[in-house]
Amino acid sequence: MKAVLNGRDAAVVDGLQRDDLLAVYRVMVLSRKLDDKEIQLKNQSQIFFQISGAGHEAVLVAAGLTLRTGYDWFFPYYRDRALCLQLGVTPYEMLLAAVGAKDDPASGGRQMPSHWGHTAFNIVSGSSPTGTQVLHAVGNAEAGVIYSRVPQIPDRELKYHPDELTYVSLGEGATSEGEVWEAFNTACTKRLPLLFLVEDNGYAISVPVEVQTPGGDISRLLRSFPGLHVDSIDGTDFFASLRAMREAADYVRTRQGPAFVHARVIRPYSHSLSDDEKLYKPPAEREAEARRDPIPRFAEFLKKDGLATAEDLAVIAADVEREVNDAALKALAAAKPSRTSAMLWVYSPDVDPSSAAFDTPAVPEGKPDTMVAAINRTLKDEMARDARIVVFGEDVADASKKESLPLVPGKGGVFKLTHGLQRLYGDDRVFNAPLAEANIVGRAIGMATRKLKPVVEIQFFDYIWPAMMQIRDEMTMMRYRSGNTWSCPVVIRVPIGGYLRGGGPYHSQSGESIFAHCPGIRIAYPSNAVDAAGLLRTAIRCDDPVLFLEHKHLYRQTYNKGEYPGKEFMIPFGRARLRREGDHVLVVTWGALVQRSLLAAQQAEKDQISVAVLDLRTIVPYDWDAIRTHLARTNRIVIAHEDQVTCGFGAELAARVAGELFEHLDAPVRRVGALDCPVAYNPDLEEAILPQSADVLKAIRDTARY
Ligand SMILES: Cc1ncc(C[n+]2csc(CCOP(=O)(O)OP(=O)(O)O)c2C)c(N)n1
Repeated sequence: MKAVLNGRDAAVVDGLQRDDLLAVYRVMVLSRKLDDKEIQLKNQSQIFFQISGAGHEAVLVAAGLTLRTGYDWFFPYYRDRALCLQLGVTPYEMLLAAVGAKDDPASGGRQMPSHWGHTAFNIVSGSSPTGTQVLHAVGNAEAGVIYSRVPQIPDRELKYHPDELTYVSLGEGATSEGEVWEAFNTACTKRLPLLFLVEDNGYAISVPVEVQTPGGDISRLLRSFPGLHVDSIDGTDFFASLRAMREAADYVRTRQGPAFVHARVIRPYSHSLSDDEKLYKPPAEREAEARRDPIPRFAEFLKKDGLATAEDLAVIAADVEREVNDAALKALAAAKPSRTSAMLWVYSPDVDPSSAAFDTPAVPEGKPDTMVAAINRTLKDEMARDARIVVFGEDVADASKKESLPLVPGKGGVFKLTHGLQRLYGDDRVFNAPLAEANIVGRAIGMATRKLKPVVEIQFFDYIWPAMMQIRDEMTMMRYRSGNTWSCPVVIRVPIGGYLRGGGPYHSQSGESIFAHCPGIRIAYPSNAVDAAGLLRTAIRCDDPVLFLEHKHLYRQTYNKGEYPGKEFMIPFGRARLRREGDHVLVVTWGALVQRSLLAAQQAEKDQISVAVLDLRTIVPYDWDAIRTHLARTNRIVIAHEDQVTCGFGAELAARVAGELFEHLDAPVRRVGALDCPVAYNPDLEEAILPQSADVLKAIRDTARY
């Protein structure tokens, strides 16, 4: 870089005046001094965690100068302190996060510091799993494109800018995560307005880049991605960084495709305060890194080119020091969250899906039809009502190839639940996803942070596991960890369960209890067509993430058909339905076990055992009042579900019944569920493994006779 100088006070370097350049220097120093202050506070046990942005400042200030705060969208990495300062987050706000203050705008004391989030600047709440944020950024960028293309969305012009971009950053180590490659795939296949920045400091904690990346150079690998602008720079050089960021941003803003900047930086403060890099980095390597420190380098430039004297820089440093100390004193005195607020923001404080607002009457129409028809119709009606709803997943579209669509009947899902949606609502709202489950959920989260309403499908419950990190660590925690400033009320529809006679271990799984163990998500599990319609509508209109479990075996049964209950019919969550009255034994059940329990109850009647059958319909929340009320009459209870007995959701219910309703019990709580083994392919084995009516009947008799 050769500076073009017009004299000391009117210097212009790459379009920046002297004052601008001094401001750049100030932000870099401010970022470093904030790290230093936090380290001091951590050593004094006044804060509880510290991770620094030291060594990354030059490229981050360059990014901050290039991008538009409150206009573009940001998914910053935990090293991005200098970027966030440049975007407008104040030192005081950063230190509020460090002390875990009530008014920390990133999280209200829920999330570690340096996990940025700020609604005023479009900085979406960050988590700790490395790499998950990249898929959110993809969904976020997609949301802008969807707003630009779906005219039916009210006020959509307020929700995007035609030349906006979404920024996401990560470390070179995190590029090893599969989800990051899933993100590159979609960014390039959809040519999304995304700017990726990899801050490569050579190490992921103690693991060097050569172990992470073949050839040790991530940008080299990415050069083969079609449409991706790729640049590789020294991220400790402010001017090289500025030019690279400007070029990349320009490429994205002019809608040529996504861009990727690979910035080599340094990490002088070890990974975090819990790490000591002297354990694995030899002194010579550390010294070589120190010579590339961006702050002394930039100071040298300012002095050499006559833009500032050593005294000018000392004045800036002293001023920064004062600002940081003042901010720290104020932050240390800030109010902490009260202990009684611990449970706030697990769920939406504004919309309660178990409330009367979701209790609307059915207006039945047409002939009784299957659960498939009820769900398909509900999706169609909800999509007509709310243009923000987007549906995607594997095979959910009718036909991805536009030219094929008029020539074919359409696929619409492997179980046909989404059939006809693409034809009705177009391929901006209904589209196929790549075969990558984390991609589906991660993108949905990103879209939901921009107030679209994704209703996505995971093709089989058995394949939900690649998305587990996105569900457990992201979707369920977004609201909580951001102190209610960000949320992602996605609906995930998932075909679940067995009784397929040949489904085998990988098309028959249950496992709702695993998700019931993740605070922040609602779980619905209808047993019939009418409930499916009412619960799905509640799922879509509520403000929390919902796992909507659709039993494959129940999709097309005749016994659970129903008339379509109308466009406004909703069932509140947490409201069980008594499917059969009875005085002697209460069977609490859901899903495919409802019908099996009803059959068992009919049989038990022949033995003069009167059995009540309660269909829970939702697992989170579940209807404790109904269980208590009916048990008070029968004094005997059987809990029947399809999932394995060990750690099935029945274990939770049984423990609570034993703990809170002991005085009502005249017999031990009994559970019926699958054997503790996978569901085998051979139909005889499957029958032996999954609970049958006869198993429920036996439990009823044993309980009644106890
Ligand atoms: C999914 C996941 N695995 C492991 C960790 C623990 N961890 C935190 S940071 C880190 C290294 C990240 O390295 P890199 O992406 O290169 O970024 P850097 O910290 O070097 O800037 C690891 C392993 C994590 N946070 N998330």
